Amino acid sequence: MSAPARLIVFEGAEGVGKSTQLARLAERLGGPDHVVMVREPGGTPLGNEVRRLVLDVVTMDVVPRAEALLFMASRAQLVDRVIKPAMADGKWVLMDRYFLSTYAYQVAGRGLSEADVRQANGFATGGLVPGVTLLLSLPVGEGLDRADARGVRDRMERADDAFHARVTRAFESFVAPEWQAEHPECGPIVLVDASGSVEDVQARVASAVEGHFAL
Ligand code: T5A
Repeated sequence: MSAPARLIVFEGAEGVGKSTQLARLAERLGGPDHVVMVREPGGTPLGNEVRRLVLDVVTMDVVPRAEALLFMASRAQLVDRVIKPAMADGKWVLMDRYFLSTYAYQVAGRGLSEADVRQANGFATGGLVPGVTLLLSLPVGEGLDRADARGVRDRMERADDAFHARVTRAFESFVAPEWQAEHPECGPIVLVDASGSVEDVQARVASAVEGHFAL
């Protein structure tokens, strides 16, 4: 069997600690000479423009299909211009969100058809499957409370509580073995308890990564 792709994705609801843990894992894997860190949306000039439109412009009317396609446009650019070249160079790629977020926010949150989103997403990713996805999990609303303590809400964070509850529950459902078997495009998804101190979570992340890669 071939080794898993050195592409590690951090996923989860708002403010669960993805960026904090991604930065710590990057150090553990050898720092900038060995690791490329990217976030979605963003990571390219086009992606940064998409990020501004879908997150920073809080009053803009964006219909769910347009929203999904904007996230996927940023993704297609990131895959081709940054992720694939970095992997071809033998680097680790650590991603702060990938398409599981579209499945949670635009399918479960906004109510788009899973079949339509999956098909469009396959076009956006060109079939690039993560080596592992670490799904950081906190009870509904706790991550948003952490993010709120840091600053004003962006356009997505301003969605109502029911939306955020649907997103959190959707992420949790993705861990079920049956769901994963039906969605091979996602690669393995591992639940990581994101409660406790940054160091507690870091230890859980390290053990999940060691379960998938020979470090
Ligand atoms: N989106 C994205 C979609 O709708 N569809 C898609 O397809 C994609 C790709 C992205 C938004 O776009 C949506 C989802 C999002 O709404 P973003 O700004 O990138 O927006 O939002 P997040 O990914 O949620 O980033 P955040 O920075 O808000 O959350 P993180 O990265 O999970 O959390 P982090 O590490 O920044 O920590 C948040 C706060 O908690 C503290 C940190 O210091 C920080 O202040 N913290 C802890 N506090 C206590 N204990 C711990 N263990 C802590 N760990 C971190």
